[in-house]
Amino acid sequence: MTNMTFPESFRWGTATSAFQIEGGVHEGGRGESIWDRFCHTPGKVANGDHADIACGHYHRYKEDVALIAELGIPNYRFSIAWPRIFPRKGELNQEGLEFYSRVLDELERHDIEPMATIFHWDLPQWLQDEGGWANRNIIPQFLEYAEVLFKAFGHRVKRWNTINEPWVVAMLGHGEGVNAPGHTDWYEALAVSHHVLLAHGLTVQRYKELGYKGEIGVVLNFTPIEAATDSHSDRDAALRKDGYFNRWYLDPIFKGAYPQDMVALYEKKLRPLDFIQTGDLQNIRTPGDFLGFNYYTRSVVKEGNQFPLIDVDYVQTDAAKTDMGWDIYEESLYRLLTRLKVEYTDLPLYITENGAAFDHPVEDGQVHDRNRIEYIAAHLEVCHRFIQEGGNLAGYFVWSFMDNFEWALGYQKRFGIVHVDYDTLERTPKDSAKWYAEVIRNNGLV
Ligand code: GBH
Repeated sequence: MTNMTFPESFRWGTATSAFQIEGGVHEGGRGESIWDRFCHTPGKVANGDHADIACGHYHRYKEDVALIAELGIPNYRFSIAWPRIFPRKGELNQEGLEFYSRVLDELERHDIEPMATIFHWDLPQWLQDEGGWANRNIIPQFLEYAEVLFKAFGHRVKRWNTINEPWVVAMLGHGEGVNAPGHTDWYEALAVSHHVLLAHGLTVQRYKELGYKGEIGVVLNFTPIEAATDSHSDRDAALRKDGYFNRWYLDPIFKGAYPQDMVALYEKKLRPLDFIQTGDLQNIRTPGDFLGFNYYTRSVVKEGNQFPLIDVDYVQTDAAKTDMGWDIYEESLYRLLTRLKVEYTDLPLYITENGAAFDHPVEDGQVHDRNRIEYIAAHLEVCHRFIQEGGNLAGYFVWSFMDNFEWALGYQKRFGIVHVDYDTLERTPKDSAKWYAEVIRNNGLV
C-alpha cells in the first residue's frame, strides 16, 4: 500500500495555452499570428487542421474555469495571446486585455490561482514580417508587451512564465521547420534561441525593476538523453544531444555561459555565433524566482548521421509509448530532477507540463483512460521520491486540462484529462480528471 503525501504547500495544477484552446481568432480585435498563417498554409499541419475554433475556449472560458473548479484543481497555467494584445504594430488592443481580465475574474471567483505564460509560440504575424525572433529588434517589442501585461494584471497574477520552451521556438520553428514559422536554417535557429533567452532575462529584470512581488521564471523543455551503448562514440553522441536539447538553455541561464563543447561544434558546422554581443550573457543569467520545466519523455541516441548538425542517430527502444511515439519512462524524470538540483539550482522547481497523448472514446458519458492515469501516477511517484530526499519541487501541472490543437499534429493527439468533442465542443471529464481530483483532495497518492 503506497502512501505518498505531498507537502502542504505543494501546488497542484493543470495547463493549457492560448492558441491551442481559444479559437475566436478573428474576434475581439485579435490580429493574425504565425500559427494562423502556418495552419492555413497547405501541408504544414496534419489533416489541414487549423485553430480558428479550436476548443472554443474564447466563448466557453466560464464553463471551462467552472469545470477546473469543480474538479478542485487549485492552480491553472494558461497563456496570453500576443496577437490579441498587439494585433498590429504599435496598436494596443484593450479588448484583448479585457478578455484575459474576464478569465482572471472567473479564476478569482473560484479561488483558482493563475500562472500566466507571456509567450507560448503564437507570435503576431506583423512581428514575423519584421524578421520575428531572428531579428534582435524583437526584444524591445517583447518587453513592451510584457510590461503591458504586468501593468494590467501584475496585481492579480502572482506567478509568471516568460517564455514557454525556448528550444521548441528556436529549433522546431527555425531549424527543423516543423513548427511555425517553418524555417530550416540552423544558424538562424541559434540566433532565435539567443534572442529568446535574452528576452527572458530582460523581462525578469523589468518585472523586478517595476517592483512587482510575485514570482517569475522561464519554462524550459527537457528531454534527458541516454547513450544506446557504453561506447565512447555513443556516450559522446549523448553528450552532444544533451548539449543541443538541454545544456544550451540551462547553462546560460544558470551559469552565464553557453556550453563550450557545443559552441565549438556549432561554429565548426555553421559559422561564428556572431549574434552574441558583449553583456548578453550577464543579462541571460537571470533565472528569476523558480525554474519551470516541461517533461514528457527521454531520448536514446548513438553516433550517426541521421541528424547531421550534431552527428547522432535516434534509437528506438522497447519501452511502452504514448500516441506521440514517446517512451514512457518516469525514471528519467527522477534523474532530471536530481541533476537540476545538483548541477544547476536550489530555486523551487515547477513541473509546468507533464502528461500523455492517448485516444479514448466517450462511452455513456465516460472516458476510461487508464493508461493516462498510470502515466501520471508513475511520474508523481518519482516527484514524491525527489521531495522526500529534500528536493525543492514546488508544484506539478498536468498537460493538458482538455484535448486541444496539438500544433503540427492537429487534433489527432489528445493530451486532455477532459475530452473535447470537436463537432459539438462538448467537454467530458475523463477518468483521469476524476482520479486527479482525488489525488489533489488527498494531497498525494494513497
Ligand atoms: C509541449 O511541447 C508544449 O509546451 C505544448 O504546447 C504541447 O502541446 C505539449 O508539449 C505536447 O506536445 O523527439 O523523442 O526526442 C513539448 C515539446 C516534447 C519537444 C518532447 C521535444 C522530444 C521527443 N517537446 N520532444 S523526441
